[in-house]
Amino acid sequence: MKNHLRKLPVIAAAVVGLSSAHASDASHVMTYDEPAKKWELNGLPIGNGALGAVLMGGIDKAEMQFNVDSLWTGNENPGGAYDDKGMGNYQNFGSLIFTAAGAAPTGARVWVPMDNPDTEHYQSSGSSQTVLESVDGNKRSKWCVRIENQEITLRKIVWQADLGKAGRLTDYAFTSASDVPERDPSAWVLEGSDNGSDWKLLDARTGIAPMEKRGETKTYTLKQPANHRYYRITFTPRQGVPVFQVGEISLGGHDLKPQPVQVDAYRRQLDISQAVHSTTWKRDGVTYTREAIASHPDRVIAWRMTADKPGSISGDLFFQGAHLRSDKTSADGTSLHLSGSLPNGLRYHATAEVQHKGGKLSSRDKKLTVTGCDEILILLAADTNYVMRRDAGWMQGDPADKTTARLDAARKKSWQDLLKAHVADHSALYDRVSLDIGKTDPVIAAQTTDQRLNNYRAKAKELPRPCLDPELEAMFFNYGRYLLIASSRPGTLPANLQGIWCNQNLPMWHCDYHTNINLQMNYWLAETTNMPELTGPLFDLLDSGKEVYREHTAAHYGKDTQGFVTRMSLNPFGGSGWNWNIEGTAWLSQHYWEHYQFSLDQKFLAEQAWPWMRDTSLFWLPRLKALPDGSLVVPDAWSHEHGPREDGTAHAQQLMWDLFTSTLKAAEILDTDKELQTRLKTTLAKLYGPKIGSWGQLMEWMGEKPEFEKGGHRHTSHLFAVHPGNQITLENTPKLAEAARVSLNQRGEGSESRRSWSWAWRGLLWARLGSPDRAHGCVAGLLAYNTLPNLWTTCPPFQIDGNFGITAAICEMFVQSQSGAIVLLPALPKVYPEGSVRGLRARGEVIVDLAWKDGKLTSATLKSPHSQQVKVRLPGQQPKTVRLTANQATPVPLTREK
Ligand code: FUC
Repeated sequence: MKNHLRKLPVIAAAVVGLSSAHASDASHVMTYDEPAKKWELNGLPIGNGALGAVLMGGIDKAEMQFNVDSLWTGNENPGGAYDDKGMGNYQNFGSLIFTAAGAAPTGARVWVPMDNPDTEHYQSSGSSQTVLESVDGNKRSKWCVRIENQEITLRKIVWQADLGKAGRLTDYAFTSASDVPERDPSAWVLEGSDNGSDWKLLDARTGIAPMEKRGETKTYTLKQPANHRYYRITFTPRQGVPVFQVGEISLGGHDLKPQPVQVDAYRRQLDISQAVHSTTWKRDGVTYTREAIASHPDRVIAWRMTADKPGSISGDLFFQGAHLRSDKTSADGTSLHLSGSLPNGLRYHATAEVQHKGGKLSSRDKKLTVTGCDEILILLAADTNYVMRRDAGWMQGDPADKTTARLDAARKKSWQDLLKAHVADHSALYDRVSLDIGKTDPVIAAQTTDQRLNNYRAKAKELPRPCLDPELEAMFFNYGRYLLIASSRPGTLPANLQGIWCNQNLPMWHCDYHTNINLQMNYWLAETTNMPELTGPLFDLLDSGKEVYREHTAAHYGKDTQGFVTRMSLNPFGGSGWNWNIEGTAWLSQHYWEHYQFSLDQKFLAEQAWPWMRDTSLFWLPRLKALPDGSLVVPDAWSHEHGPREDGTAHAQQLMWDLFTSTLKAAEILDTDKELQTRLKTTLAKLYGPKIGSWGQLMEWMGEKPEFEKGGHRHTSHLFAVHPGNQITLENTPKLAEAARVSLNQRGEGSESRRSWSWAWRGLLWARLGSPDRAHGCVAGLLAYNTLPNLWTTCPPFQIDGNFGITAAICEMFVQSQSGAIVLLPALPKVYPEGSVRGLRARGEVIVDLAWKDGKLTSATLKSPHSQQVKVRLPGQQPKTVRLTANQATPVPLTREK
């Protein structure tokens, strides 16, 4: 069964005459043997940069939740108000749902009805606190809902159950959850219905006090027994309490646990090498297959449903929008439409159209119905009228014009043509790199991905962390690349805190562009895994916001302020939220400079990088404060989210060094602004530099603060100089590197408050500090502690920076180039004794291929589009010079130079 199913993408490939470039599926194909239960845990993402979807792989109900990168509330927040007004939130667009005709009854089911305006902004507090936890029979798990966010207070919370058939009810009960008692239910109505739309009041309670004990059950008896198929409880949250929670909800003796649909040979998979999602199963002798792609070349999602017996596909297709107050849905002939506008004026439009082979297609009641079809192909196009241009007011035109044009073009192509173009486009990026870090035991490799993760997790919590499943680690590496290809393409918005995938309208941290580690981490892998064009959206967004940032900066820091800075959270309209994170612009400057360093693209340096770097430097130069000894410090600085704000934190000082050093180099290369060059040089000479403290640590603040320094805080802001900076390197500043090691060691492995990105940053730091096994420990720790069954990483909730960051960390084990030379195998973990990597990218536009055996380099080849001389350092050797001829692969001699 497995073999047949694991060949699914190859079947797809064979249809179009493609062959898989990959020897093994175990690091390229994620497989599961049941439909997704929860979006965040089990849903599988596809995306074309702007349009993304999460597929649940359901059998009788197949849901494709989708997003468009620009569907945001919020605005420029004119005046730059300190509160979060205008920051807005990234939005869920909605779902495209296919329900199969004649679906077998599935027993009881419990859900939050999203077709109810009261639940429009419904948000469970985390992946393990959803409505399903209210019926799992476990008092310790809970259903937890966020009531208040910056913009919205939920008025009601609705819980709904379908018993599958009418069921008698005489009483119902709630069990209190752990945590704050005030979050317990305080007022609600219970209703019953026979058809799911006409409701009858059965019970109502108000002013109920919190339960005395946690885990306590209180039963409420109905005045008269009821007998309905559907029951619904609408809670009114307690005033002033921002969270609602309940441990268990029971309806008399009814078993409310969801029952799986019974089919044979069910398989759900995401082939990340081809970016094809597929599900298949067998029922009554018929094999059904559904495949989905989010095509970048055609700007549509294509979803094909087939069966091996003609006439087997029947059912309804409809949209369920996520903005019930503004959504307009309709169906005509072969298409469904969903459109509306957000309070900021942003308009959105989605069209799904169906092509069918055999059978019939009809439309009625905002639904399309297919009957007895052999095959259907659904094309989904969705967009907004957002434009990344302030002069256009951030919005222009009608989004339906864009979706219509895309569908007009895509409609002319067959599924095979769409698939072929899509796979070619995806693999042109994905196949640039390949990684082999060892073979997994074939018995383990044949298991489903969630099973492999479980096995791995059981062992990876032991120190030193082993590598039970090297191909799972390789898949984790590949997944970071897959996710960036799917969420950041030239012309789109950058990858946000969840890439582009978000099923809520009040997501955590707005699902924004967070500038104190997260946005930066999203892009570290792009340069080293040789996908530099995917950084375009980052620079485009930052450049588009500059004039707004300038106005906000002037309003806050005075009208004569030069340059600009921003707050912590950015939105797509130049607006921002939370506190001022003024060092963030210096950090982002580094991305412009690094993009140049990797690409040597002079046009980019002159036109995009230089203006940003210059203006950021112009803000900072006059702001520095002179200490009595003449040294210069950043006043009122922070070590992110850790300790007090005060002068001269290591993080801020290191950022200034980075900014001024790179701006000076850029000015010299461009031969521009001599006066600024002089100011930068003078300032650099006086800049307060890194210091070593009493226990050998790299000082995080100017004075020691053992109460903060000795904890395992998640941020490692004071180690910026090691990664992503290069002020501290093993080669050039060994004593400071040792101090950084002491500090990092003190911070602990993934920190107590484990965050996806903490593991990744620590992994990068250990790799830079030449401690490969500690670096690997972070890969394994992230998989063990902060990775969901769909391999998304959590902060929690799901936050994508860990996925991107860990890919970057793995790159740094094999190739580094931050200190002038290309260093090969600088941090090869013992658990990868034999392997190879192809296609990593070093600064200077050098592509590196390596192989090793018994932990020793066995071959190294460099290639560059320019003829150049590079310095290369092999393990245990002094750097040597290698001459590269443009576009010619040049082997690096492995022997020591005499
Ligand atoms: C930073 C982190 C948090 C979270 C948020 C999005 O503020 O400290 O842990 O990742 O960004």
